[in-house]
Amino acid sequence: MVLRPFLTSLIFIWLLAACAGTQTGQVALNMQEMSFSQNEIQVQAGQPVTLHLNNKDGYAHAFDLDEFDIHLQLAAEETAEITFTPTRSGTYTFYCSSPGHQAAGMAGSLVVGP
Ligand SMILES: [Cu+2]
Repeated sequence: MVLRPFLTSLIFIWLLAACAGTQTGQVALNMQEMSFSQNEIQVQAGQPVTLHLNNKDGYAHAFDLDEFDIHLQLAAEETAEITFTPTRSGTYTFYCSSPGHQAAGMAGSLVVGP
């Protein structure tokens, strides 16, 4: 059968696409050397978002998103996960509330699309 490997790879590609579709709500955010690995995160209103935070520094950081009442403290080398559903579209600032960190550049925008 010549057709079989072809069909198998088609199914495989379809599965990959399906997985990629469900991953849109997953966001990885590293904290390293006074910055976040992404300065802009794009999500959709009404869809759950899971943030995977990873503090790669040897000192504490925080993740704060005031509009959604999210305030996480991460000790040195700590990871954290939080899931929330943004209900309103708009652009919101996330930042690190450790003293001086936001001023040093630890901030970014959460863009919630309609
Ligand atoms: Cu920080």
